[in-house]
Amino acid sequence: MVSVKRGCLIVLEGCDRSGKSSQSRLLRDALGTHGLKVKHMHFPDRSTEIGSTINAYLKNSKELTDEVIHLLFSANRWEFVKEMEKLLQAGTSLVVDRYSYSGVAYSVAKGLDYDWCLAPEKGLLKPDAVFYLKAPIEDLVNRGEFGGERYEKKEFQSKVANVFDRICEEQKQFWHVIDATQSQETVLDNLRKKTLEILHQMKDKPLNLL
Ligand code: 2DT
Ligand code: MG
Repeated sequence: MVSVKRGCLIVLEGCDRSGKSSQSRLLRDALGTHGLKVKHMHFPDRSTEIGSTINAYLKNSKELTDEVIHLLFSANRWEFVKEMEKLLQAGTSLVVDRYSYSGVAYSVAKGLDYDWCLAPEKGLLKPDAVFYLKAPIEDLVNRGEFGGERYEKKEFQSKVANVFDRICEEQKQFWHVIDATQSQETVLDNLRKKTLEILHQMKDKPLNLL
């Protein structure tokens, strides 16, 4: 019997405007041209009931306490865990725009406890690699106005960046810093090369949990 090798869980993290959305789509397309099965995902996934509550919160049309919205973001990931596992086991790699680390970074930036924030993520699928798209906040601001959603403010983004830096330091085994000030082409090239290496390294390793 031909054994189907599992896919890899690849996550892109970083502040708003760091290029995650464009790069995660470009990376999906680039891996596709190598003949790999790959699916793009984004959290929060606003298509579910929980996602629509999150959307209302982000658009400032609904107020929730910091703890409640934190747990909803996490629940939104739990909604997809079975589907993600099934795809990975069937050999499809996932390129995911934001994951548990955005969950922790944005809530800790508001003042919530780090360990408390991490707790509901335990048991979710562990990424094989996290690409941290990093650029000075000044650069991100210069890319144009932040939008009108909650959190899209310079001072807040600096706090988020500090938490991402802390997580990156603690989880260096599978975090990779990508200099997001480089051209779109160069960033994509870095991501593509590193992802192909990781796919090769991980193909015989089991999936892990956070
Ligand atoms: P997008 O602009 O990428 O749609 O994100 N966020 C995201 C959290 O606070 N916690 C989470 O768990 C996740 C996934 C980051 C919308 C905002 O939601 C924040 C920005
Ligand atoms: Mg946004």
